[in-house]
Amino acid sequence: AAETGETGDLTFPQGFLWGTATASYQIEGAANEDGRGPSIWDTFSRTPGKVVGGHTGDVACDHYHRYRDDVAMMADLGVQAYRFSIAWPRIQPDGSGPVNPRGLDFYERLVDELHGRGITPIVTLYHWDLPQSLEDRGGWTNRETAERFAEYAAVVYGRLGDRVGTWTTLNEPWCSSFLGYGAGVHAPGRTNPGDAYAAVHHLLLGHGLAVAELRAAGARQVGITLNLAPISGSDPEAVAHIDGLQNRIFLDPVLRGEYPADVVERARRFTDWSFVRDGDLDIIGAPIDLLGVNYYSPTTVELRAGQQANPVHPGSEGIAFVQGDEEKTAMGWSVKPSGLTELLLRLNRDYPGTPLIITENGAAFDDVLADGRVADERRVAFLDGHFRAAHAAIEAGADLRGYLVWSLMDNFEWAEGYAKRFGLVYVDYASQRRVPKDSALWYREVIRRNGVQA
Ligand code: GBH
Repeated sequence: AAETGETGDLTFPQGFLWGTATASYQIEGAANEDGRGPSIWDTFSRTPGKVVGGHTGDVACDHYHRYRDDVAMMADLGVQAYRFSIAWPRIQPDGSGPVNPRGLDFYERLVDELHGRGITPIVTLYHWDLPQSLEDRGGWTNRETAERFAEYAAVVYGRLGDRVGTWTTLNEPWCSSFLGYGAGVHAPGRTNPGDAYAAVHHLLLGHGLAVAELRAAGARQVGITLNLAPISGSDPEAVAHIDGLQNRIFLDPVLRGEYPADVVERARRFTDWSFVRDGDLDIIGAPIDLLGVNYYSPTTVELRAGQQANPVHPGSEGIAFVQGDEEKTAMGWSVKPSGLTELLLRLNRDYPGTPLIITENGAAFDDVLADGRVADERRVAFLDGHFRAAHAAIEAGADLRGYLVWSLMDNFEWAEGYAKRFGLVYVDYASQRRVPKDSALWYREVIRRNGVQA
């Protein structure tokens, strides 16, 4: 159990896994190499006006060519685990059918390199880079995409299953569906709330079908990563509404095998839910071994007459999203470490029995490289606060197994391009030089002590 050591340090449980996280499109570059097909993010980022500065992931951190150095750098930082995602279009350039062995070769080399340095690989099968040809056939609004995803999962497991122990299916299906198909601010840039709900269901079905494939092939640790947020506010109905759209619409099907009735009712103005077939929820609700939690910031709502719907939450007319005068990151997101304690304890209470791992937490700040150093004391304070919050949750009973900081290094921050820096390591995009920020050096000490100083 968590404890306060003799030194006064806040110590984490023995075996607690400290690591970092990235995603394929955000770091790899090499967009046209070794047979990789186009993804929806290639298309979206090349569409004028969609990404700040017209940035794309064509080069990114050039990790595809520099993975050996990047793994060595992680080893220098004492990182124990590394969560990365696999680019589906490298494995199946058309999203189905022929497998591109050179794509599998790359991830095999990466995984072997990690093992060589004593770093545990944690694979995400889908972090938003859907093969464009599947989008051309309807993308996640098409049920067949879920079936193609399960086939792809089996292909990847077939090559890496003997050397990767922990698998997660999807990263943040909320973003894929509500940002990608509802609000249009992420690829594929569609703006139809009904499509967003169809995408939710087919993403979840894809998760469930992939879990079945992975299990049949012998996988031992299988899960999903959700972006979750504690929702607060003075009006319980408004809180329930947004909690339903942000959290329960994914948690309930995956962990209880049912959609929340209130969410289904409220969404009826956008969809008749006819895409949900008998048996789907049994597939989606099959047991998982690990729930990945991505936490960035809490949400506060209040009733406000005449408020227009927030485009990322269809049907949220009359609900205002409010912020206080608390600290904000460069993304404008509120900093509230106690929200993480609250979230973990809520999961422990409402969805007991599933071990948790923080698959992402971190922040963008206005980092400056000067004299070979990045003095990012705000990131140190941010992470320190959130580690303490996680420790408090463990002490109060949450079954938290590990903590993966977003991100290993600065990278392509989706619609924000390269302007927002989330890394522990600074990337000079002109030279591709990596410079560990002060936070990286501080994190190395946290890992070494398995805790933070009291
Ligand atoms: C993650 O998404 C992604 O998995 C990762 O790829 C990405 O780089 C990283 O986070 C950083 O963005 O406006 O205050 O209500 C994050 C999902 C959804 C988290 C929107 C913050 C809005 C906070 N985000 N949410 S607020």
